[in-house]
Amino acid sequence: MRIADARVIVTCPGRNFVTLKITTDDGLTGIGDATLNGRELAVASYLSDHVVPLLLGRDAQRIEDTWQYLYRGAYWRRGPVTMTAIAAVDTALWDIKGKQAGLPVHQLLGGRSRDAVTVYGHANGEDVDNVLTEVGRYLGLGYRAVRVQCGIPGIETTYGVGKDRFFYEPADAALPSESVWSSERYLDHMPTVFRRVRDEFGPVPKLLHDVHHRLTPIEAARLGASLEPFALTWMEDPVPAELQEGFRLIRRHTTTPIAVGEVFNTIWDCDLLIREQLIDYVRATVVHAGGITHLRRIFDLAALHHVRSGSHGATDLSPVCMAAALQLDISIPNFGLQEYMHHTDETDAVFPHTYRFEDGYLHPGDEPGLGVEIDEELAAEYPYAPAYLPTNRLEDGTVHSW
Ligand code: EZ4
Ligand code: CO
Repeated sequence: MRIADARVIVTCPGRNFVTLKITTDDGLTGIGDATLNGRELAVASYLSDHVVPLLLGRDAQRIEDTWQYLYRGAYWRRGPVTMTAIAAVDTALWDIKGKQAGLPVHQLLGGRSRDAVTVYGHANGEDVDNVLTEVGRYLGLGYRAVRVQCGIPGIETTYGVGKDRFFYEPADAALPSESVWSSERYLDHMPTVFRRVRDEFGPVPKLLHDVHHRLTPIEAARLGASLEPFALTWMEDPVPAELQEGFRLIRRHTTTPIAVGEVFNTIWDCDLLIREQLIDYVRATVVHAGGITHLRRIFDLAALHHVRSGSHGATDLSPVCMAAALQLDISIPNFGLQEYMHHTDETDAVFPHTYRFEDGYLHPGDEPGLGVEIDEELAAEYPYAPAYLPTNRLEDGTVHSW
């Protein structure tokens, strides 16, 4: 079974998505997400200019060999653009293999390890009262786990606190907008937020919080310690994670569990974090960490060291990525949680899928392959529109991590 055609489809049904579609000589098709938020066209070019010519005529059944060929064969290894492009090819080939076998991909990965995939949603509010309303709404929808983000008194806008209550979309401007950050104000405010959420909703709901890489290790240690009474499921991205050793310092000071990895693209970004048990959840994803083949390798290493999965699932990861993520989530032994933000109706129409939300869980469905398709005619109605994540500065104007 040879690859007869491979095409990149860029569409913007409310936000930009890049999708690779591979067709075999016997007419099977497979798709893979290739969306890299704010850098979409770099991956589109990497694929169509540098990868598609290598795919034509290759055996579509050789998933591992194709992965190694694109990773090692390029000479230039790793990096978000490269690994997102490889992920798209890998995901599309798993989709094809599932369709060829007549099985959902999770059956090819060993079958179900659980009945359904526990997901968490995002409760955002400008102040604590709004946060309480939103947490209540998510719990009312059946969610068992909720990420809590709150505006900070004295800070005008806070990344991660969406303007729209339900359809959170941080990439909001044709050129990056800027916001101002104060760790002092933030560290002072967060314990109040979580105290009020626990007072209102009790000890059972899983509560999470995303720090978006904005603290130093010792500040993150202080945040974790100050939130211990509220028993968070995780504190996410407490510090920029290029320095894996940096997590040792956080770990020495707090029992608040740590999740990290939405910007990781290979196992080398987290091998020390995992081997030294410096984290509790690894948030790498199918689309940005080399596809199903490589992400499974990361999760297998994690399983040896008591680290569970907690994959990123914001709206910039397309329904194709979500469908692929669910195939892994349902099959691996060390699944933890899956982030899930509803896509808009326009996005869902471009990417019809069989996965469905019910009672706090996502169910991947039993369609052969990934269980997701792309409506190319509809996709063509939504041309690419530049959109960037905001950047962040300290009060004195210094560029800061967001
Ligand atoms: O900043 O998806 O946990 N979720 C997040 C997201 C990410 C965006 C980046 O593209 O941190 O909001
Ligand atoms: Co995050």
